[in-house]
Amino acid sequence: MKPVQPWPPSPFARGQGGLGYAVPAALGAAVAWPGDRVVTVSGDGGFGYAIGELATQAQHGLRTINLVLNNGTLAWLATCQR
Ligand SMILES: Cc1ncc(C[n+]2csc(CCOP(=O)(O)OP(=O)(O)O)c2C)c(N)n1
Ligand SMILES: [Mg+2]
Repeated sequence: MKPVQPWPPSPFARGQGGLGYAVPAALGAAVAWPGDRVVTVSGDGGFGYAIGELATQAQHGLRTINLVLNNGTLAWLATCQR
């Protein structure tokens, strides 16, 4: 059996971390700490998992900064399939 290794090496456990957490969690943080700056960092795939939350965000006028690392693919899956 071939062990799955991320390439390039990554400090993040993407095989175990649930995608789609950051954006809704940030909305919770924005409600809990109004006036604080809330920043998320997601891959393009991960961001897409929770994109519907942006409607909730707009509805409630919550402010966050969402940084999306866009490589145009689900790269982790491609790595696993090699
Ligand atoms: C809810 C959920 N579904 C599926 C996965 C499996 N999974 C791990 S990484 C990944 C792709 C992530 O793509 P992206 O956010 O674009 O990051 P990249 O690998 O391209 O850096 C998927 C689907 C997961 N971790 N969580
Ligand atoms: Mg990606």
